[in-house]
Amino acid sequence: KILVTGATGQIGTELTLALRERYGVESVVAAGYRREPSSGLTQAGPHCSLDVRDAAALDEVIAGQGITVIYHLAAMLSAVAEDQPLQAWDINMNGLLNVLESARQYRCRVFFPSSIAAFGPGTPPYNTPQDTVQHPSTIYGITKVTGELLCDYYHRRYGVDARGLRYPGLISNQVLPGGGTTDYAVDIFYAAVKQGHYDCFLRADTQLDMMYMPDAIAAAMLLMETDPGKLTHRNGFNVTAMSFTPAQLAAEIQKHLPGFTIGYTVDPLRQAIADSWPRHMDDSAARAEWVWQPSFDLPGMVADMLAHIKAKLCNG
Ligand code: VAH
Repeated sequence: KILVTGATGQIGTELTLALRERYGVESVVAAGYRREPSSGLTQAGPHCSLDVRDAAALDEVIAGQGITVIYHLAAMLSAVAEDQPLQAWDINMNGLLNVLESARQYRCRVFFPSSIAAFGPGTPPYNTPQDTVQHPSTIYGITKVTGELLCDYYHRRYGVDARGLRYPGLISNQVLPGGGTTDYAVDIFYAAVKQGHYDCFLRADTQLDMMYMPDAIAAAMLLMETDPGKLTHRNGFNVTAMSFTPAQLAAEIQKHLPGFTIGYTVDPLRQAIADSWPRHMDDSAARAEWVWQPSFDLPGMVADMLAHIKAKLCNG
């Protein structure tokens, strides 16, 4: 059976539905804590409230449900983490340590989402290599690079089959992200459809790697299904699908909504976070080792997002 922590979050919600589609509804336990689960999750299959900082509760779910794979998505994101660094460390690090300890004891496999945030100033910003300098300047990035190292340690020391990806900004239309720096790339679609205008909190020229959620979900599942003998790397594969600036995203939206306009009221905190991240990663290791290949580029993502959000807002 599969456990998804953070199952009520932006990635967790769609990942749970995709895993249930692939492995069967009863095979996937959705564990959430901070947010109420969407009806799609609770109506469909097994779910529970779980604070990953509670090791005993985590063990109880894993032993009680016969969990053999853990997709560990529960975490605090970059911008909100800067406001609450100690809580971010507690959730992101103690939560992961509990998951790895349970995985060691109950022989579970683990998926851990790292991020472009695991890089920082001093990392080559273009064609960022798979193996390079990682000195993140945000507490979120520190928890991500530490998480990559901890997963490698549990694999090397205890044989835990832990694997992970360095996700770029993720764009989705099911559940809003919670407190990230790349959230502008989701918020802009709702604003474009509702008001025809979006006031962006990042500068117009802030280029960042991005990926559409269907690709992010497919990448996680493909990595976890890959023959381990094919993996040279394990935790923190660079993966990306596109790289754009707010101005470029706005221009693509204007092809569909000609009257759409964008303004800029820069948030210094989130601008500083974005400026510390790479512009475009080299994901050739993922493409070579487990045949990673995105399906959505910028035009494809924008068309699909607008179609879903128009439908969502029109149906109330
Ligand atoms: C954030 N969406 O903004 C997350 C992600 C690369 C960005 O880690 O914090």
